[in-house]
Amino acid sequence: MQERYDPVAIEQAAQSDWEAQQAHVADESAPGEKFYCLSMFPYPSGRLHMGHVRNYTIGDVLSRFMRMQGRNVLQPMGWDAFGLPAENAAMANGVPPARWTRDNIAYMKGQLKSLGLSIDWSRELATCDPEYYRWNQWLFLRMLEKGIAYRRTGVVNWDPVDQTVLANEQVIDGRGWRTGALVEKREIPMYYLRITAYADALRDALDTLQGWPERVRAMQANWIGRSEGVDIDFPWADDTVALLGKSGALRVFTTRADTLFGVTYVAVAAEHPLALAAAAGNAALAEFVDECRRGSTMEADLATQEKKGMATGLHVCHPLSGEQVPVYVANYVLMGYGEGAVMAVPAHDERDFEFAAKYSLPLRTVIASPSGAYDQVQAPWIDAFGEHGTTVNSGQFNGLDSVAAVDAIAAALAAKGLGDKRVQFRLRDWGISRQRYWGCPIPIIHCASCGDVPVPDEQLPVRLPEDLVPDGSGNPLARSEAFLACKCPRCGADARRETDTMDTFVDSSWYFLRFACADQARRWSMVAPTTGCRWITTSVVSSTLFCICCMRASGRV
Ligand code: ANZ
Ligand code: ZN
Repeated sequence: MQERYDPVAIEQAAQSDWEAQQAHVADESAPGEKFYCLSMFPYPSGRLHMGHVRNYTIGDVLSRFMRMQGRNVLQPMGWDAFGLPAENAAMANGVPPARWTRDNIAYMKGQLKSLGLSIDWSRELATCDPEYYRWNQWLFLRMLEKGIAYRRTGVVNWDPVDQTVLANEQVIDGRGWRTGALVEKREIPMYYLRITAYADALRDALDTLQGWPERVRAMQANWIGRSEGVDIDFPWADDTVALLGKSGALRVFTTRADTLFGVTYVAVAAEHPLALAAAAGNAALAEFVDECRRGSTMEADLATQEKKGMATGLHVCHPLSGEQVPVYVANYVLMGYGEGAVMAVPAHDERDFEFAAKYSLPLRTVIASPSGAYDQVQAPWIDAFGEHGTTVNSGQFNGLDSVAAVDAIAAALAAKGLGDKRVQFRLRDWGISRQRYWGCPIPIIHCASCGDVPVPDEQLPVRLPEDLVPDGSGNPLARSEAFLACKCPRCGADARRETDTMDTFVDSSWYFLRFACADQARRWSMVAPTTGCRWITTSVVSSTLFCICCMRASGRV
């Protein structure tokens, strides 16, 4: 026995032996129950860190254990290789992101190999390779055909000096990280994936998850955020009708219709049409609306920032009492949620309470708290009472518990045509457009006469030029004539390529399928499960259907 462990000698010998025998290359037709050990693939940041080592060691221990148990194991590895850090590094060093990325991959692969992990390197992939992202584009076009991918305007952070869109992390204290200019919110056309169409399915699927901590499931459920509530119309009062030259109503979404008689004001988002109409004739309000629009686009920031608002001078009518209610613009109302407007009930909603206290707006208790502690009508107020209870000060609806009161009030509103129950999800459609260079090009061509034309499948992949060096002043694709110039697939006229690239989460949302079906020249296929598993892929070698979560064969193509 050797006295000393000499890692260089021993490990290199073992590793070259494994390599010679292809010991870790998964053979789909080999005997043994299949086991797919999938670790999240790394971002090629430059060097492995201890987090990588820990993570991939755990996967490797599991893989080796399973092999010893006689399982046929697939343990693949790849690179989540697009994204902003490569552009930032390129700017700092003047190197194209492609070179920086591939150098990092080579280095980190060497590090992973020296760890002796039992990885099947024959299935290695990098999301920045055209062979890989071709299928991103193909998937996008299929979703476009089905109406799952679509184009509409969305709000972005705009740096007015660099004339460029900034990622949220590039906005520091409301200013562009490079120019220091005050960042504006701008509406530009972007591509979205209609994930909200799957909100119910996603939520239901949480119940089928096994072995996940309750905390994680709760976080997912909150993210999807299913709220049952009522859309309530507050008809415009005479002043609003006069300003807009027509009649109409302000629609709000509320989960607490039982508090309707506690409304003392309504509040709209700065981008709401009513705010814009009122601001047109009110310089101070216009200034405030601008200030709100300059602020962060991040919901977390909106939730924690100091509540601010301003009266519009306009009024709406309470849908049941007919009372006039003032309309405020408030920075805590999000344009992107519900109707972009709230009925404010300071006695029972924390945010409204804070706002009303600040602007000395009245408070009206309509839910009695069990202790009576919150039921005072006069200042000093202690806090909002946000729990459920029994209705008071609510006319004919008095004495109901909150749940019954929601139903009764919703029914009364529906009878007047001023309210409808509905479900609202917090989940938003996924904006996948990035005004960035180092990502997968969105396969669309803009033609002056045909409009937005999908790139035909035969022309895929739309290749990203790899020689551009971003300098921070916008997307270099938009200045690359070689990339931009193309022919319209429909009419043959000169046309321009879309310069937006895809969010890198598109790349990393399907790589697990590619590993299990690693021939990048062909698409994988998914069929209805026969094994009770969710995902099936075809093996190129044997045309067998495999469940990619357990690698169990489940029939033939
Ligand atoms: C009146 C009310 C009284 C409310 C009360 C709550 C408590 P979830 O559960 O997240 O769906 N809201 C609606 N649209 C909003 C928007 N665009 N921006 C900010 N807040 C908005 O929250 C629903 C509640 O959030 C709604 O119910 C509304 O306030 C507010 F005692 O209406 B509520
Ligand atoms: Zn055309």
